[in-house]
Amino acid sequence: MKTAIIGFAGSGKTSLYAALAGNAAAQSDRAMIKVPEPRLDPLIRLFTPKKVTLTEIEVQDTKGASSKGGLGEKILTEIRPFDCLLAVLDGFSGLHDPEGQRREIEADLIISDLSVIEKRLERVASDKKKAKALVDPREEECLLRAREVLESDRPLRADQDLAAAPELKGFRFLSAKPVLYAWNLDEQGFADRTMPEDGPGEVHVTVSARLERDLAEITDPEERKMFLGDLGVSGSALERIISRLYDLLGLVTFLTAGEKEVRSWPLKRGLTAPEAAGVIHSDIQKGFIRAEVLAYADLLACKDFKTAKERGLLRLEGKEYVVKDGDIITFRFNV
Ligand SMILES: Nc1nc2c(ncn2[C@@H]2O[C@H](COP(=O)(O)OP(=O)(O)OP(=O)(O)O)[C@@H](O)[C@H]2O)c(=O)[nH]1
Ligand SMILES: [Mg+2]
Repeated sequence: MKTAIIGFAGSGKTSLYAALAGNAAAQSDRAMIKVPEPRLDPLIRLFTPKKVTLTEIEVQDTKGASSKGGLGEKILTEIRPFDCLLAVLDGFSGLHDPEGQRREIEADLIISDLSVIEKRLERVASDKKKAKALVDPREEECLLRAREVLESDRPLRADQDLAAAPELKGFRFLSAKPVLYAWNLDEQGFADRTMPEDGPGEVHVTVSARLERDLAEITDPEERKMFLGDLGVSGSALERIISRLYDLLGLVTFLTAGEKEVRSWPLKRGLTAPEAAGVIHSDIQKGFIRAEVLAYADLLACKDFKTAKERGLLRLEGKEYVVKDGDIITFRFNV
């Protein structure tokens, strides 16, 4: 699950990347970032584990494009394998219009996808002449529908069914990827900016990349409070950005707890208990018997596992069970 940070030159990509990646940012333009998980706290109190481990997602900083001529072929090719885009818009320098930058990025993604579709449709047409069997009619139908969406200036993500169609998966269409727009505003400009509404696969967040980078360097909690107080800001926007990204990637979190380790794990939304077991280890998936599941809200209500069990809230679930966000799971398995 990889996210690419994109945008025009000087929009604040590297500042935001440095804030997200912390120390790791100095070594490389690619880093694993920890997903904050406050729901681990009661589990940590209960188990006082030796180790606490957080789910991570991968982010990659990219080079900025000059605003003339759009993002450019090189970057558009580079980001094709990514699952999600984090687009940083310059709303702080006063040199650019962030809404204009957003429209340019959207246009670039759409045009790039259109050209892939045109090429493919030409190929399909010539295959059809040779032999009908060479062509999958469902693929052709999806391509035609996708072209219609793009030609009306909408990204493929606007049609979530089409964006997820198995016939189109292999093309890795750029405008089908979920995108988080980070409106990089100066610290004064937060209140009075109107932003586009969130849409399918599209989220808008305001941030000050510079403030976040400075804040990431302050570890002392008192000093942090003073720094934020002086600026009159309530807190960091990083957690919100990370959790919205996590959501856009289509991930939910399940938790495991014991004396050795308390841990959060990522899972594609809609997957089952054995598949969750497979995230931990393929042996646990292979030998899966049952999952002992406690919903996070039920743990909060009961305070501990014993009470939850007495109240019948610790459930035994089988192979078909679809894991929910916040499930605390103990797997029973044979090796
Ligand atoms: N005042 C202010 N300055 C910022 C903010 N974000 C970035 N800057 C400054 O803008 C300049 C460019 O920021 P970068 O984070 O390097 O931008 P970038 O998008 O990585 O730039 P390229 O990689 O060259 O495309 C730096 O001098 C930053 O300190 C912000 O929110 N407020
Ligand atoms: Mg940069």
